[in-house]
This record gives sequence, structure tokens and C-alpha cells, in this order.
Amino acid sequence: MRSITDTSIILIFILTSACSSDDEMGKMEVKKVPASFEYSISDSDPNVVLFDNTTMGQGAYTSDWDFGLGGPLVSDQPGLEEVRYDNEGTYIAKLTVSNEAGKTTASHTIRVDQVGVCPEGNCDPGRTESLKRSAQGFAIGTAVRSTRLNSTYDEVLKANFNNLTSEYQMKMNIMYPFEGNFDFSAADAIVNYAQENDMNVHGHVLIWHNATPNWITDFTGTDAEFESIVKDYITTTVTRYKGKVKSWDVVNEAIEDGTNQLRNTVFRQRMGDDYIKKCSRWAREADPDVLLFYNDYNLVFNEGKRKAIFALVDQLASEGLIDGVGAQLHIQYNAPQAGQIQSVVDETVSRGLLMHFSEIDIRVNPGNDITSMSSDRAEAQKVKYKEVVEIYNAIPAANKFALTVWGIKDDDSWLLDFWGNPEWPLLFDQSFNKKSAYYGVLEGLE
Ligand code: 9MR
Repeated sequence: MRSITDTSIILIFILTSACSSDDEMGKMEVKKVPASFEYSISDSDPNVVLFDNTTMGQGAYTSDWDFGLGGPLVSDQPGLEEVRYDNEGTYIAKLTVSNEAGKTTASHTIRVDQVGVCPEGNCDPGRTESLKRSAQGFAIGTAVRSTRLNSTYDEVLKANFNNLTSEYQMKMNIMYPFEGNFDFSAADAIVNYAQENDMNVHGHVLIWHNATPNWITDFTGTDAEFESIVKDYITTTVTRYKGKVKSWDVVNEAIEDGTNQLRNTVFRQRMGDDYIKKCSRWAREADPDVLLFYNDYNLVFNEGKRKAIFALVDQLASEGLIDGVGAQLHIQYNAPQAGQIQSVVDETVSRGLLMHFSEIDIRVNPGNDITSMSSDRAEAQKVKYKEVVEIYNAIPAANKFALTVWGIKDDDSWLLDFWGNPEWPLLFDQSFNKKSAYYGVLEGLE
């Protein structure tokens, strides 16, 4: 027989041990939460890191960042943390996770070189600058030919460009050389290359008086038959590249220098003054998602022509038939002045349209007074490239589209044949070396 006292002691013992084991269980449940995070480099800015807090824990805890830049701790917010590392160096980024059980910390080493943040902290000394990685929120383009997508071109293209314009093979004389016979072989090669390498294609150009096949210029049928052929050509072409070509120049250079009137092309003669609207509408119908551009030259030098072009743009815009304006920018080391380029930008931006600097090259020998590239001209060209790019970079984000250089290396430029002067207008010399001009573009992108 147990006495009351014995029973009480046993009860007290049971209760005490029950209580103490509850306490211990409670303590065991609240564990430290192991901190963890990952990071990636922004696609649009090589100096920006995106931090992703991947910590998984139960109960209440807080996460605080130390990005290694010397500032105060930053409490974690939903979504990714975006941090810019402007200067070369090594930084330790830390995430500290705290709860009532204590703190844990995870860290990663962020290394930054002259190109930007190094992938996985690995700054390969062979890493080089890249135009496309330096451009923030818009594409960097160049003109290409299907026969120049290989070997060294391939390396330079992949490293620097993400928007391709066909220099001549997506024009009507090449894509529709004979009645009833389309030839998309070269265009396909360019579009396929772009797709394989994650680049946009800017379609250039559906209608241009200088690239019209003879059978169209000399067409002897009725105007109605002519129009139906052009409609079929535009519909077939735009439909073929639907989802693969991001944007099209619909009509190129429709305004004539001097008169500043609508150029009297066979298209105008056969289809009427509103032929550009008709062509734009057919393109829109074939691919409602494709961006439609009007593209021309001398907008910067010639104010009268600029006014005529923007009057045309307004007509197209009033019917929703245009998304952007292409200013070619075949310019010189000493002209135009920044204000003239800015005027074209202002006209475009005030209309809420996209701005494409679509065919940039900068001549250094317009007066034919040099026989080899001089260091003075190289520097002046660099300064002009930088100026052009800075003007572009300052455009509001919503109006940015792409900067396109008209070719890769100097000796490939159309300007050599066109003017007959020795000329060095592009970003790479004939051996694919980066010129001062290249670094002017990079500096302009900063
Ligand atoms: O640079 C292009 C040259 O290789 C072609 O032979 C020519 C005709 O197709 O077109 C040149 O590019 C032009 C562009 O399409 C429109 N603006 C003027 C460019 C230089 O002529």
C-alpha cells in the first residue's frame, strides 16, 4: 500500500518530468534556419547582380543582406534584390537569417572585372568587353550577309550583337526575283542563325525603290494586278517570318531629297499616294505582333526632309500603322552636331514611337584628304560614335529599340564602293581588331 505522500511524490515526479520534456520539445522545435541564396548577372546590365533568397525555414525569421559594398544591412524584400557593382574588385555578399534560436549566414564571393560581374566568380583573363552586355534595355545591331556568319564574324557577332539586319538579302529584288518565284534561302539563313544565337532580326526592307526587281518596275499588267502582287508578296514574306522577325522596315526612303515630297516610285505610280499605308496594313494583318518602322536617311541634316518624314509618320500613326522610326545615320566624323541628332530623337519620342538608329556608320574621309587612318581622325570618330550612343542612351526606356551599325569591319562597308574614297567607318578594322570607335560606343553606353 502506498501512502498519500508516496503517491503525491510520484505524481509530482510524473508532472515534473512531463513539464520538463514539454519544455525540451518546445526548444527542439525552434531551430536555427539555414541561410541560403543564389545570384545571377542581369541580362541588361553586366554590372548588376540579382540576388535570390532561397532560404527555406519554418516559423518566424528575418533575412538581412550585406552586399559587401560597405553600406548598412538591408532587410530582404519579396522578389529579387538588384545590386549594382560599379567598380572592379572582390566583394563578399552575405545573407544573415535570424530567429529566436539564433543566426545563420550564407555568403558568396562577387568578383567584378572591367567587363562587369564575372560569371560564378570566375574572371577569365580572356573575357572581353561586349557591346550587347553593356547596353541597358535595348538591342545592339549590325548589318549582316548570309555569307558572313561564319568564322571570325561568328565570334564577333555572338560576343557583341543581339539584333541582326540583313544588309541586302531581305529586300524584294532578292526575295522575289521573278514573278511567282520567291527565294528566301539567304533570308532563312540569317533568320535561322539569329534564332540559334538568341538574337532578334530586324527585317529590312519590304519596299525600297532601289531594291525592286525588274519584273516589278517593268510590270505591264493593270494597277489592280500590280497591287495584288505587292499585297501577296508582303503577306507571304511577313507570314513566313512571323514570330521570328521582331520588326520590319515597311517602306524605305519614301521622301525625296530636295523636293521633300513623296518619291515618285513605281509603287506610288501604281498604287497611289497612300501606298505606304496599304503596305503597312498588309504587314500588320500578316503579323499583328511585329513592329513596323519607317526608315530614312538625312533626317538629321535636312530639316525640311525631317518635317516631311514626320508628317508621313503622323499619317501612319493616325491609323495605328507604325511603331517606330529608323534614322539611318550615315554620318561623318565632323557632322552632324549633337543637336541635329537630338531633334530627330525628340520628334520620335514626342510621338510615343520607338527610335531605331538603324544604319550607323561614321566616315572619316569625306574630303578624300587622307590615305590611311590617322590617329586624329580615329579619335574624332570615336568622339562622334560616343556622342551618338550617349544621345541614344538618354532616350526614355519606353522609346528605346536598337542601335544598329551598318556592318562589322571597315573593308566590308558599302561606303568604299559608293564614294570611292579610302574609308574606315565602322567599329572593327579589316583584321577584326576593335578600333577606338568601338571603345567610343562602349563609353557611350556607360
Ligand atoms: O549596304 C547595302 C549594300 O550592300 C547593298 O548593295 C545595297 C542595295 O541592296 O543596300 C545597301 O544598304 C542600304 C540600305 O539598305 C538602305 N539605306 C542605304 C544603305 C546603303 O546604300
